[in-house]
Amino acid sequence: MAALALTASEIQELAETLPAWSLVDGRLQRQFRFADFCEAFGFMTQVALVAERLDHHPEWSNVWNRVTIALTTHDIGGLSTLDVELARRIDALAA
Ligand code: H2B
Repeated sequence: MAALALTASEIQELAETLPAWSLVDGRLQRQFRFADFCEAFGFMTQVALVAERLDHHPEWSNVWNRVTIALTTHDIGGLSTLDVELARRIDALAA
């Protein structure tokens, strides 16, 4: 899947298209909280498999039961359609 840069209006619409995500320093960010470390790490494993399939990888951190994910497209230096697709798939995993 090719990474197409989001237009300014597509970026404005993100609040509606991906309501659980926030724009932080130009990246799409969401924090997840789980019952414990095992659940958090299991979620990260599922995200890793999706990221490999898309060849699009998150910037993320984990502290015990919390996982913070930031999405951006390094190849274009900003947000792309791949960030939106990965965010959608992550939302589906967390649902
Ligand atoms: N992930 C993200 N988030 N941005 C990229 O530009 C990117 C990536 N590029 N994963 C991919 C890998 C690229 O480096 C490889 C060579 O396909």
